Amino acid sequence: MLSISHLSDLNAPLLADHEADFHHLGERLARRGGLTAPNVVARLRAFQVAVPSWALGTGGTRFGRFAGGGEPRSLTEKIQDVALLHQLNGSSNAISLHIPWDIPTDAAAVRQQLAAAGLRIDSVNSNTFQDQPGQGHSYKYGSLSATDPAVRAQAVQHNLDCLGYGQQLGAKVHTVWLADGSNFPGQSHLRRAYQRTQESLTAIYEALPADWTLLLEYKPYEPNFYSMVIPDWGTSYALCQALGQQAQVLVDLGHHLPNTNIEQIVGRLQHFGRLGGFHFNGSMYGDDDLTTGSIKPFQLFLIFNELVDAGQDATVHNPAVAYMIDASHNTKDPLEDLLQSTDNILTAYAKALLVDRPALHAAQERNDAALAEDLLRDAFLTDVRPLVAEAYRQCGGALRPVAAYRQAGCRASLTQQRGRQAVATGL
Ligand SMILES: [Mn+2]
Repeated sequence: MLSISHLSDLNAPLLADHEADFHHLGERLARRGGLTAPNVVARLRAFQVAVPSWALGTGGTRFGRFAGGGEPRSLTEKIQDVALLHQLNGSSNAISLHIPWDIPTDAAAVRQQLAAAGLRIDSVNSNTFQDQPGQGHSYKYGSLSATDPAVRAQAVQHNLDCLGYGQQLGAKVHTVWLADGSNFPGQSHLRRAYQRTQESLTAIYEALPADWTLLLEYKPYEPNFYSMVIPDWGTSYALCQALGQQAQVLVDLGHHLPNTNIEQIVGRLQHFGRLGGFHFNGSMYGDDDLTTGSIKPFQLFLIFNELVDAGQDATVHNPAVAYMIDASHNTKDPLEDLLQSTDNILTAYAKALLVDRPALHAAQERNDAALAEDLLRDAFLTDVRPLVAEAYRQCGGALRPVAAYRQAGCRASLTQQRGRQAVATGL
């Protein structure tokens, strides 16, 4: 952890320039009308993005893994890393856990550590995409959709165990992502695989505490390359409809085929009141786990444009959305990548808040495509970095989180404490 005075020392040389830039942008926004700079900063401060425990170590690919040193070796150390991120940006106040990688051995101690750092548990995530040592049945041919009832029962029980661990820690969200599917035509009876999955999910849903949400994630391909049991938002939506109101669709940005109109999916799900969760990452080709917003910042802005628009529409009745970064870093320092991802997310959100929405709606009603697009471009091209930096500063964080992380020598001290060979639990 960094001391408050250390953070303030790191900000000191940047402060005069920041205040001039923030003031200048504030004047520009005041001239435009709409949200003022302090309004936007207040919204940014309230926006929190959870960090998954599996993004704190170096992930690697199926060909190899190049650990970076100082990786968190335990749940305690993972929470320490998220606490450091939250200290730097004030926007990372929650951690998501993967069971069984992060089974808490002392729940009371975990709760205490979280509370001391101003953090909370975001969600628990089940893992039936790999076999664990000593497991009775294999998930090689699927889990909740498996043809063997004993495999399905084991997978259901694992999800019930996740609910138990989550309850010990005060979580309210359980996320299910299924790797189930098939690799060859004819391998799986497509309709029956879906029916078995719905039965298994129903058994999990029936055990869900009344104040919990079950998030159901979809993915078009990988690890299975011919069929996935839950390949798209329509399948996830249909399952949620069958389960009940506490089941919600989770949109993972990397889980779409190239050029899918994700913002439209977001709009549709909000219309149905079924958008429950969001996994941020960036992709070039598929589930690439690149830094959020690094490849398609305009798409990220358009997604936030839908979220902001629905948030201001009294006819939309969508529950609060759980936001999380879902990435597995293998090139950058994972903590630097998480800071950059969060920065890109806040930047896209700030720009979406600046859209002149009454003018946009009027242009849409008149079918004025050029003006409508121009209104979006005007917001997207505004340099909102002073607003994001001011949100960090007001939270007691760093004006430039990555630079502060480097200047404070955070990775070097983590490596010194934990060792060069420390490897995070997970994939
Ligand atoms: Mn995901």
